[in-house]
Amino acid sequence: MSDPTTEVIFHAYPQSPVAEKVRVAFGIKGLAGRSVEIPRLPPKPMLTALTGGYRRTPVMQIGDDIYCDSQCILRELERRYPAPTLMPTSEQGLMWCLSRWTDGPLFDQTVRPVLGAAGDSLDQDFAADRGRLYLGEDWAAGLKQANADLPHLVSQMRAPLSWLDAQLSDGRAFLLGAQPAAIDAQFYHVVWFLRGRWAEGPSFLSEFQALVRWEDNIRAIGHGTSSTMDPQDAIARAKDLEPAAKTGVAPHDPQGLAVGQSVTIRPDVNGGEQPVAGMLRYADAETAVIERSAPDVGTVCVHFPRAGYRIDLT
Ligand SMILES: N[C@@H](CCC(=O)N[C@@H](CS)C(=O)NCC(=O)O)C(=O)O
Repeated sequence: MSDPTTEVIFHAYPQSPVAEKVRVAFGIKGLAGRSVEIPRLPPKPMLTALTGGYRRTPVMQIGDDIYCDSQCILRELERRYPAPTLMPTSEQGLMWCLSRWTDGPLFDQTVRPVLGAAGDSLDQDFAADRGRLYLGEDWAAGLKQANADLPHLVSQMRAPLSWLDAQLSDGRAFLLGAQPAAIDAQFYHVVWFLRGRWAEGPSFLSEFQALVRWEDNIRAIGHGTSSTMDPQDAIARAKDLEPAAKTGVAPHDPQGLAVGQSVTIRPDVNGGEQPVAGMLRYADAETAVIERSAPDVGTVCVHFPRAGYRIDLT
């Protein structure tokens, strides 16, 4: 029987590319955990009961601590399960910097043509939700423009994929060599999305033979093992346990944050998302943790990355 204070619970849905990134990381680490399937579209009451309003996918729960965003999730997995490592070379700092590009601009410039190419065939509720999240208030015009501008948008993805293909062309199994790394998962989620969700994806990707071989190598890593869990059980687990998050603010905080302040945290993009409100429990250069209480979950700690998120005092 696993320990409820340390068992990894993954809240996601199968079609999510960002969840696929984390599933590959579970595979690299050979993790066994639990999975809660969440809805693809809001409302997601069982998820937001835990996160305090954060609605994106995926979210990881360990006991009474909730980790939002794949950046935060990968960092916590590496901390708790250092071997096999997600950072097999000495370039950890550069890899984190590069991941801000794979997860930000590269992901955005992939979503745009995939949504644009699907055009009117997209389910209307899905188009409205993802359009607003990724393309801003005027998302309908953005979708039309992406459709009209498809060849240009595809050319913008082709260049980075050709660089990856060249990197892999010496026969190495993974981007940094023989061992898979976080950066493989971070690039792979974009390629996985292109291949699976864009009708032209497989023929577009067939230009890159070394990349296609790399995709096979990543697939062979698998996703670790997981057994399903009911969302109610995940909530009950949070309610039964105490958070493990540290308390404190690291020196030199540019916002002068202090433990106990009332704050909100939200992704620092125009996605129309609900901020998460609570009391600041921990902050350093990489991470911020909010403590919040609600009758259904008791007191929980919600962890966010600092990079890409905005903290406001309330
Ligand atoms: N920066 C976030 C991005 C997460 C993200 O945008 N995920 C997509 C799914 S792949 C999403 O949340 N879509 C809307 C939803 O699932 O409700 C991360 O790395 O976790």
